Amino acid sequence: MTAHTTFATTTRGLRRDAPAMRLFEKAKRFGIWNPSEIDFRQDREDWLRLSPLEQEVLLHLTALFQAGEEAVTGDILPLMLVMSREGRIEEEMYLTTFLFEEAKHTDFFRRFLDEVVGNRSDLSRYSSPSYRALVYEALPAAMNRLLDDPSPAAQVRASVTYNMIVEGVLAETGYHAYLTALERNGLMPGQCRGIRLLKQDESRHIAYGVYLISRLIAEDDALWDVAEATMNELLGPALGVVGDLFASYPVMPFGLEEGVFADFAIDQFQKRLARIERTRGATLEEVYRATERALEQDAI
Ligand code: MN3
Ligand code: FE
Repeated sequence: MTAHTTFATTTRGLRRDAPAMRLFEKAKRFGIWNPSEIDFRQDREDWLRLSPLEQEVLLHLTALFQAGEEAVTGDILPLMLVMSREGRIEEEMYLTTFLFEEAKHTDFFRRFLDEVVGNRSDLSRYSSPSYRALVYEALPAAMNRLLDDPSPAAQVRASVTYNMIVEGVLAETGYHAYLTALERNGLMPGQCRGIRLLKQDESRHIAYGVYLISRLIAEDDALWDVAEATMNELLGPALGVVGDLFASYPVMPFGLEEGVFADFAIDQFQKRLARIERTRGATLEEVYRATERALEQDAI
């Protein structure tokens, strides 16, 4: 690291209209909920009344969420370092909230496991081959590569893997289905409340990813091929995680249906891919405005 020669905030100031600053503002308002304050008393009572199969499926899903949240908490740092080294103070500031939120998600699920489930067993038995390929291998590989190779192509690969696949397909689909299942059955109000807050945080994370990938492609259109290739390579394993889960249980409780998971995942994925594709050939200002419209539309 060389010496500082200048500071953004004492020369050009902060770009408050930049997408990262808009997201930072939203994170300061909506991302400050405290997992320690979620009331799990009713959730514990509900848990004790579940059948063994219902408990098993809920524990399975929670184990996937728990490991996933720890993975994204641990693996975001190389991207923050890249933004810091590029002097993108707005993006680095936003990413501090991103990391804080992932840490809170990790905290949140561990509280649920400790206080509602009361389970201290090794939950890595729930990590299926597709899950391992994605969360144990592809995610840290794409993120840690940035330490040696901070090129735009490596950044696109990292963000597609992290924001579009792990967050956008796996986490978002998982939370959507899990929340629907609990709400439909009138179960676990504390867990439902936490998941709704956590989903809101995730929407900002994914919006940042869409912005970052769009910005990089606006600067070099050849990166579209990198984005598309990474998505196509990892969508299979991501859907495989859903397939592995459903294959573990001949009868799924809570009215969970594989088709609903898979359709939601593919739908979200295609919506974002289309959003990124629409900004091909755009100027940076146009990418900013497109991000702003998306933030309004998604109400996050
Ligand atoms: Mn998270
Ligand atoms: Fe996230």
